[in-house]
Amino acid sequence: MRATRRTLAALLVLAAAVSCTAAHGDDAEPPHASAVLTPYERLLPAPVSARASGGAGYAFGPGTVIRTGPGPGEEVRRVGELLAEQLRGPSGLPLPVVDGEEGSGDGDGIRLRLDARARELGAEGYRLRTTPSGVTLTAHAPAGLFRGGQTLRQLLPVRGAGEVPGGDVTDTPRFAYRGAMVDIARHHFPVDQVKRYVDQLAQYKINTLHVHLTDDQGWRIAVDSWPRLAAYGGASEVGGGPGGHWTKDEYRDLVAYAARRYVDVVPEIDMPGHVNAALASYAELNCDGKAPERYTGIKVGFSSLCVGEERTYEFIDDVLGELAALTPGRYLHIGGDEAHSTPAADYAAFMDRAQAVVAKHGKTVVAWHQLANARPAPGAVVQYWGTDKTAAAEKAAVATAARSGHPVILSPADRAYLDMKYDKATKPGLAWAGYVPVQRSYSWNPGTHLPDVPESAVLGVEAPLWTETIATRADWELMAFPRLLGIAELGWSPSASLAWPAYRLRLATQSPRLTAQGTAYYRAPEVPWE
Ligand code: TNX
Repeated sequence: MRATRRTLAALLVLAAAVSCTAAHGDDAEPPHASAVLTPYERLLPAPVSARASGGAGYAFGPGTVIRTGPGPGEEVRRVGELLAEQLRGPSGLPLPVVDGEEGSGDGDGIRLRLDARARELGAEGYRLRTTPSGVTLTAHAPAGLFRGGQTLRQLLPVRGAGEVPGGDVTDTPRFAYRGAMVDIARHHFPVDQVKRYVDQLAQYKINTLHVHLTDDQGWRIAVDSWPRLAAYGGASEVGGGPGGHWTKDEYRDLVAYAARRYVDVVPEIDMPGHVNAALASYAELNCDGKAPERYTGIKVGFSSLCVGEERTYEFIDDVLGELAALTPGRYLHIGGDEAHSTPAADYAAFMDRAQAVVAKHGKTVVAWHQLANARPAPGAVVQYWGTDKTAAAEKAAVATAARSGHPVILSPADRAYLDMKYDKATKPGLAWAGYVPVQRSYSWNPGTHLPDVPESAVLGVEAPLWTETIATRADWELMAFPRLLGIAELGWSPSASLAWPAYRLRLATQSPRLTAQGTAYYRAPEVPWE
């Protein structure tokens, strides 16, 4: 019975494969990277180890089921259901999700299992094994099953049924923090667009979404105790558009959507600078008691909270308290960059108090690396955004913080900033950190990037997308893709597998997938796209 079903499935797959070949037969396209690399070699980010067994693979087709368990079910079942959703879309297959114990027990299909003894796989690692009877994903924790599921997606044809080649993958991340940031303050974007980004991030194993919620040009999150922030301070953006903001329910919905993909949300309220939208909303936040106009330009460094005024600290306590209550993740980002209108001593005094407020609400501080020149609180994480040209003393302050135990997130602007133009022909974007072509954004080593910041002090990497010049989904995707994939690989893959000549081929094989997903990526000339 089972054999018959398997044969039938294999025949269907074969038929699909033959008709595919026929369709491509008279296509004059030269063979590209995918002709050179086996599916296991195409995986992006590159896994710790992956090899084709040389043996037969698994025919993924109409008979395939996703089996979760045996073992404590609920969460694994949810991972199985999401994977089924992700695979159903492009394949059109039914892919029922069944309990591992049901029916034929350890039968054909895609099996998701937790192994309590597989400690070496950590919080996000997984093993994947493909034989003719199926694909087995094993992990120590549900997040590992989800990450492994994203690997499986890449082993399958972009569309339709097909064969998962026989082989084995064992994989764990190099860095715990692999992030992407989006600035919804300079231009407002709806939650749906950010959810789409979460899906795009998660498929390359990025695990953190940092949302820059407030800036001079707009306040984008509802705060019950200070309602004018969103209602008035949110109703503007760069260029004079209407702006907008997220309700608390919309934010919660995004957090839950991301959590299901094992992506943590880190909200940022930038302070003490980058606050014109707040100052415009409440006169009492200004030292002179006068609210400025709302701002729709792209200058930075002109606004500051009133450091000497107690009301300022009631304000940040209310705002950070409400945000902490909405955010299950451990981090709150308090900005701290470019506070050019706040004298250094005031800046340090302000950051002391802001960090204490974050701690009071049970969260860990993340701040841009200017915090290193003040007094980072125990455990505070500093996010480096300098360039090769950043003064040695500024880098040294980050190294000093790292030496005293502050984890460092690396977002070097001349490599990881997704809003930098690729070259002079790029229409959107800025160029203050120089042009950042795809090769440059990939070609650096987070473990050795900053002098005297050892790999052990590096929490991970993050690719920020600032949106002064980015107002549409098309421009967003043009800037993020494909550079984001390179940052994802730098965060996940072992340093030994990071090399541009091999990476550019792996990247090239992603193009049919990006295209099928409707992602408007930049076809960088240094990549031999399919
Ligand atoms: C610097 S990076 C900023 C942002 C700008 C960005 C534009 C950082 C912490 N501050 O305010 O949007 O450059 O690239």
